[in-house]
Amino acid sequence: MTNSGSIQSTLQETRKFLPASEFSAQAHISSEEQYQSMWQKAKDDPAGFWGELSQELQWIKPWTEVISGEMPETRWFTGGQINACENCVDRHLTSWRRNKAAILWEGEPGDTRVLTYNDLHREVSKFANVLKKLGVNTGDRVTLYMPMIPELAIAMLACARIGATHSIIFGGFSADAVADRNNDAQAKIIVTADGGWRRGKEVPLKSAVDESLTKSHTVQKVVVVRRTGQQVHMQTDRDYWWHDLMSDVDPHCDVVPLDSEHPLFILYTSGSTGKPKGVMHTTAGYLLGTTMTSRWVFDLKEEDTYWCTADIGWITGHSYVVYGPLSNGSTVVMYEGAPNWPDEGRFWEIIEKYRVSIFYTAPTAIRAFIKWGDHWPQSRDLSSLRLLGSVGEPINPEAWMWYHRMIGQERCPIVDTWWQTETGAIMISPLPGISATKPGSCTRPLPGVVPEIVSKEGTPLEANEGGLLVMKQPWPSMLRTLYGDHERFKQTYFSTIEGAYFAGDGARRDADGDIWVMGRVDDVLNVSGHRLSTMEVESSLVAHPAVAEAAVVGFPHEIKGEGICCFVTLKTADSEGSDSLTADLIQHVRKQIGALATPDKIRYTAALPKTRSGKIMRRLLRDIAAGRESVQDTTTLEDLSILAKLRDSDDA
Ligand code: 6R9
Repeated sequence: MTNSGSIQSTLQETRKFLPASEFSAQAHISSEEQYQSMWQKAKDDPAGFWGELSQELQWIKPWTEVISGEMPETRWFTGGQINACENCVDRHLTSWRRNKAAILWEGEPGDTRVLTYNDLHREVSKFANVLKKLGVNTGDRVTLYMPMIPELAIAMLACARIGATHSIIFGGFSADAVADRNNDAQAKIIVTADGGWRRGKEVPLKSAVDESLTKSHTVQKVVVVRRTGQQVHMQTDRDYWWHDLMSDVDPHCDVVPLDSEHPLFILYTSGSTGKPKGVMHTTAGYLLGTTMTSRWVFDLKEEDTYWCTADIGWITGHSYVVYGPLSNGSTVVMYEGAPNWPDEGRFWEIIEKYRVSIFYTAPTAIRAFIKWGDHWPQSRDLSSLRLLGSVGEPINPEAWMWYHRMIGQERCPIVDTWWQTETGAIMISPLPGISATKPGSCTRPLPGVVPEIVSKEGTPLEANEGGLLVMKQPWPSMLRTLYGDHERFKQTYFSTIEGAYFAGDGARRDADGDIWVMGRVDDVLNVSGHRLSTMEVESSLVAHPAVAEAAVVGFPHEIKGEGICCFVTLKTADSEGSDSLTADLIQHVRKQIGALATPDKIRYTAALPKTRSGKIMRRLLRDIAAGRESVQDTTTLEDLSILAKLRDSDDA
């Protein structure tokens, strides 16, 4: 850190975009005064604020206390009983909404299904009865390892209906990862499919489950959805077809009244070292957080068609494909496959076909769209869109501007939403009716969120000084523990800064009070005593016309302490850049940021190593840049061959 103990920011972005007055006029939060008074009330009187909002949910038994206990042991809405499934499904059946589309589903091969709320209610109730028949009780853990098909949402809601805690494992994980997570959660049942479709190929899921079961012995039964029709092995008295179980089961199933703090789900997220962390969320607080943020941030209205492209296997899919929008009674688009199948225009085709009005995706996808070319979105009618969202990583200003121009047609507000698996719901984000957005800034905290940017010692920093992003006040959708390891929970999130939550990101606040997240704090360079954010050097590289994506890491450097190594993928098909391009890129970064950020090495690669949710794995690149053998956990890496190629070319 520099003298003041801060991380230096080099990103100079001054563009500002105001929402159109027509948008503001109709928005849920439509004036600065409204936001200010909500935010202040939530800060000064959180119990009063959240207590009032809790009326947005349907309760079985009213709570007696809104907030009990200090962070990290805060409990919400104690004494109350509620059911998340009832809130997402049953409560919409009493009005015309019963025949409104809840899920507009499209499979990768082009098959489609529409489930109304009424359909969803029937399927969920039936599957809840199936689970009961298979011996699942309230409190048991159920693993879901499935493709993006309606049965995944049905199974989640069925678990919620009877109070079984779901643990969803993204379909791209290996048999070993499934076994580890099953063992950690002590799962009793696993629901899967024969396979799923991804880029025209069948992803085998059942065979991975078979392999995982040799290593995880708590699982007693397996339910298999027939999706691709591929050959699978079915073991008698252990494995059952979904359609067989559903063919003769009672379509009526009462919801189970559950305590506010009943565990709704566990979701495993990777730590930088050690075994994955089982982030645990409970019922009422999580549901209230996702319900309200869906409404505030996406400005969800009855007539919207809303599409979040995240896989349900990630927190974004849990909160913003399923719980948040369905609790609001929205129509949700759900797509099974890849964005570039059968061609690179698939997403824009889906938006045109369903007249999607709200579209929520990730920077990694946006950078791919830019690389694939403007003609794909340009050849489709995107006029139904009224709001765009981004999540998962800091969005490079260049990618933001492209999203704004090419997809939003300069009409749609962009909400750059900062949050985490651990936070359960969006924390910092523009409010589309009021916020002046800036490319790369997630702007301001939502009501109920009290962030601070502090030095390592915990002292609050001045405007524009980068430091640790922490939360000073508890919020309803925060994680309650790491499953089976409460000590690790306290250690990981509450021991860095006294009295505050810290989950690893660095950020700064600008003079307007807007927050700029600079990435994970371990993604910080220390070049000649200057702490620089790798993300900002990357944003500079991505702003060069030849560059599609960049990942920047430090490596030990005799003189500078740390040198800057840039891994770059190009927009053209060839992965190798010429010497003159290298010189040009170095000049470009020097000009944009300054001499202190001069890249020491530029390495071209056809692809960057990413987690399966699309985040660049800089820690692996750090080992490669330093010429070290990696000891990192690679279970979340999407494509191991990328790593091998980068290593092979190490001495190039
Ligand atoms: C929702 C989700 C959390 C980490 C988080 C941060 C990064 C997410 C961001 C963002 C900058 C945004 N992150 N959204 N960084 N701007 N809008 O992605 O959860 O998978 O747990 O990742 O992702 O580093 O700490 P999760």
